[in-house]
Amino acid sequence: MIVAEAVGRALAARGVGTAFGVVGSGNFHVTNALVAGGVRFVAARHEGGAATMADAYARMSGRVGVVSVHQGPGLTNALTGLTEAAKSRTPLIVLAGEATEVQSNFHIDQAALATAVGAVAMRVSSPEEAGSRAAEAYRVAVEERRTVLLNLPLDVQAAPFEGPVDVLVAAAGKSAAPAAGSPAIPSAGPSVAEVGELARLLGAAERPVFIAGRGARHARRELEELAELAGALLATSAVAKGLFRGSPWDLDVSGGFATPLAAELIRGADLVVAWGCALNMWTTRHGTLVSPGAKVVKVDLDPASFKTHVPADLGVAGDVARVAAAVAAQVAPRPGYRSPEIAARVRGEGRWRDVPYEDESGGGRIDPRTLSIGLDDLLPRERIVAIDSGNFMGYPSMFVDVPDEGGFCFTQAFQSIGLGLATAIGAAIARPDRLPVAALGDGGALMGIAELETVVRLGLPMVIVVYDDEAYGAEVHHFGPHGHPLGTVTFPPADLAAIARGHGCAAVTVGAPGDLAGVAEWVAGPRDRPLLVHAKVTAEHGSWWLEEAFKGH
Ligand SMILES: Cc1ncc(C[n+]2csc(CCOP(=O)(O)OP(=O)(O)O)c2C)c(N)n1
Ligand SMILES: [Mg+2]
Repeated sequence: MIVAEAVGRALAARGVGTAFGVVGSGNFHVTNALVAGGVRFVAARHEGGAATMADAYARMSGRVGVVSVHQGPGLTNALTGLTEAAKSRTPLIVLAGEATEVQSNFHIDQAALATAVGAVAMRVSSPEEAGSRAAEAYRVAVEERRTVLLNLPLDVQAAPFEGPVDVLVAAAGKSAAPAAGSPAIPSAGPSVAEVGELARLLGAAERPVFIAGRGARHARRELEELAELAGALLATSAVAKGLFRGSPWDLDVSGGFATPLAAELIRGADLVVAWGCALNMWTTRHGTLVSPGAKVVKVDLDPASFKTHVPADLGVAGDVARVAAAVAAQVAPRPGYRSPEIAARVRGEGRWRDVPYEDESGGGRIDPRTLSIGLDDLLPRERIVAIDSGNFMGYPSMFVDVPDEGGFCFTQAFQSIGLGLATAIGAAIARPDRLPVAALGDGGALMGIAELETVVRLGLPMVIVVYDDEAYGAEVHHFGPHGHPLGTVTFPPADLAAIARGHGCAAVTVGAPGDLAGVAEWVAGPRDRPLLVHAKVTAEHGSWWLEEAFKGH
């Protein structure tokens, strides 16, 4: 056995489920060893796609993501996806060949590259380290929730591995990663004083609101129980969308995507408790959703988050589920913010589709709100929705509902366009029980289109919706009103339906609400190939969440 095989075998033995990548000579053996060890390997067509698939897979499966790339350009191609994963604290292991000879065409400083984008760099420097480095990469990825680059120098990879395989396997250990969104839980419980103080604040609050983020996706039951006692209303950040779905007190997403009702009620809170949520500018509309008079509490594994963004008056360090359970033991039931009037308002105006609007469809183009509502009605509820970036992104985020926190995959920490399709692929592989839906702009769709063949090849029953305004709409709406020339950000029409058919997809072009009948036909079955919905959308105005985005630059 050579070292590359030993590393692959060790990771397979550690319980890695699925790996994604593009195979070249420098990662050929390690990838085959993963496969020989029982790992499913998904071949992407671009390393950027592979990295994002692994990221989305990890987010939606709760297992560590693995990416396998060739040295040099294999890694540079993966970088945008890796940056997104690193910023999102996704547990991810990147296996990369490494040309350590500076004369090699493939040589770059791979460790520096990884560090520059927030990942952790490691290297198997000798055959003896094969097992221990693999185990360490796994531990740091899972327990510290980091993106870890494990460099495999070409000469070391090819060297014989002398140690017995069972020693390797034993060194690597054998256990699954924690559940989705649940980071490694420190063994010490939260501080008694902090728990008591949060219980006291909840006992005194008239209008408490909980905002749950990525760090709370595993804690629905505990948070709902505590909210019930304290009379709190429930909201989430975008990445945790769906967490409280079905609760009569669910305000859905807080921030740019919030309904007018959610924004009003969150602003009316006298106590905001952020659970595994940083309260960043997106979740709080630059802080304006938190009333200046409101007390703010943050519960988070990472105390560094207490002072960032909207700062906390009280920080409680610990796992969200544990803290919520401990606090619940000390809170007497009270109505708080919950009343029959509020319940009726949440029922009547709690969803975007309840908010009246004027349908602007016409002239061969469909209003993106009408499109999104139509899709929400037509597509099966057991779905998993992935969203790319751009002006369009709020429409599917706000109007296409999801069944729970496992129904929304939002790879937007780096705000890159072009990640949406690969996100949907990774999510689809994590949740084969759900209909994957990719919502893309025309710009993001064409940037990530290398993976369209992957969708077809894998036989994923995916619905890919392209909100086509023949432009980088975000830029058009930002600069257009000031009279700037827009030739650099506008494009002639492209027949995306024909492109999709060429790849082997079914496709329907939607220029009016009636054209959605084509989607209904596909849904009726047999759904034996993916469907691309090429929606020619109206684009008279920019979106309100876009204004928000540009304020953050
Ligand atoms: C990789 C990358 N390149 C450029 C940008 C800047 N950018 C943000 S939105 C956008 C336009 C996206 O166009 P499209 O996907 O068609 O969505 P639209 O805004 O038109 O709805 C661009 C170019 C970015 N965020 N990421
Ligand atoms: Mg566009």
